[in-house]
Amino acid sequence: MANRYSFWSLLKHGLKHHETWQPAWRTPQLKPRYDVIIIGGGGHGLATAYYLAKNHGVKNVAVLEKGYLGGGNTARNTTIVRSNYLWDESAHLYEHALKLWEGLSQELNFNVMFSQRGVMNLGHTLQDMRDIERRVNANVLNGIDGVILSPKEIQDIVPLMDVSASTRFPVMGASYQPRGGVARHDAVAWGFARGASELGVDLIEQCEVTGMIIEDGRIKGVHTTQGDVFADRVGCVAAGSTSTLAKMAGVRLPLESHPLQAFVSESMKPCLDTVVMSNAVHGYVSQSDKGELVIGAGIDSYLGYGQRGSPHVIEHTAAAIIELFPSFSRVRLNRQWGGIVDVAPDACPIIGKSPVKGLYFNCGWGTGGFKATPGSGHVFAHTIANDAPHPLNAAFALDRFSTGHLIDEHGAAGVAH
Ligand code: FAD
Ligand code: PYC
Repeated sequence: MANRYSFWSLLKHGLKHHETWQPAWRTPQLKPRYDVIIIGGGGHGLATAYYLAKNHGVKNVAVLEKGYLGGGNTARNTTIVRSNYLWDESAHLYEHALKLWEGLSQELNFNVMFSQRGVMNLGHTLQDMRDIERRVNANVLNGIDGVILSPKEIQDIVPLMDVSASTRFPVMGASYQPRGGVARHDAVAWGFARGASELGVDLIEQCEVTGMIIEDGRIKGVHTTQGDVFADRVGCVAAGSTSTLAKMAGVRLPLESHPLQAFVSESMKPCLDTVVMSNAVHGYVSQSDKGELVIGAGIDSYLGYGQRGSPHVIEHTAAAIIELFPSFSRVRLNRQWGGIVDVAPDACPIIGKSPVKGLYFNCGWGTGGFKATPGSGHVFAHTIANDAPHPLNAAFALDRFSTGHLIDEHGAAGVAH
């Protein structure tokens, strides 16, 4: 009965009574001046605006989004959340984000569907296993949950996986982070958008930033498709489009923009309740709440801004997943897409000041920024509000590329690049 009641109720409201629903956020006119402008209405930009208003009392803020909120990589990613990075700096940053994820639905009063179903990173060679042992040990020393699994233990958690010695790349073991998992990507953007809007932040969609207004080395505002708008502090949170925006400010960042693809299958009954990733065979898979297999690849190796990607990458990834899960060979694929990821040479983000006073960048998250969304917004808001980094993002400043203090996280990146 309960199901029938919710079906009719849903139908009734879907067909008719939704006219009275309140929009989740306001649609204000763009004002000529703000205290802070955030360029980019993805999860990170919206989280930054939310924490600026909530934690720092900076409420005269505009988020300028060239398309619709959360329509960039936030809408295109495969939502894996984990904090099992190798180096202390990144482990602390991602663990900060993971702790925020654990209370995010309550914080935003919006169900972001964070599901801690565990994330497994497979090893297929002796060197993979050495790297896994080193990373899990480092995680445990940092207070981050992690264990090393044998093939038998993997099989107990994921019975459908072929862990026999007869595969082309036999599974020798895995790292496993039980607190990792997945979340609902749209809900994260919508939850932060609603929270920021309620606190007074203006969310301006269909508003593309086309130029920067800079005087005497200091940011004064931006040109947009809706006119000029002024602010003494501007935060740029534009993922794959960051280099284009930096160029408008005369700044050259060490970033490359690559396509990253994913695809989903038809819906099926629950068969996989853990996230399985393999950097070595270039594929990862989870099952969504709708029952689709969500499958992703390594980056396409060429640079580009077309949000599509090349078919041979999908073919390679599908082959790897089918080898791990032979029974998936009969599953039909439903749709495929690509996003443009901003990759830094050490596979770590750049968060902090730029050579232009008052202009800050939060970028370089590459293939792995969704998991950082609340933590990224939290520390970036601190950086903008105080004109100084939060202790957790101090190591991620742009100057690491001149001082040489790189934080190489290629091994923990999760997908190959
Ligand atoms: P976005 O959501 O891209 O937001 C940036 C916004 O800036 C966009 O909405 C864009 O329209 C806007 N913008 C750009 N230029 C301008 C301009 N000139 N004016 C105004 N607005 C502008 N990460 C994980 O942690 N786990 C995963 O499983 C994962 N899977 C991925 C799978 C794929 C296929 C892809 C593509 C990425 C994946 N990522 C994953 C990476 C993750 O999606 C990103 O790191 C993260 O979403 C970046 O968030 P963002 O808010 O910075 O960027
Ligand atoms: O960073 O965990 C990750 C990830 C998974 C898929 C794409 N990125």
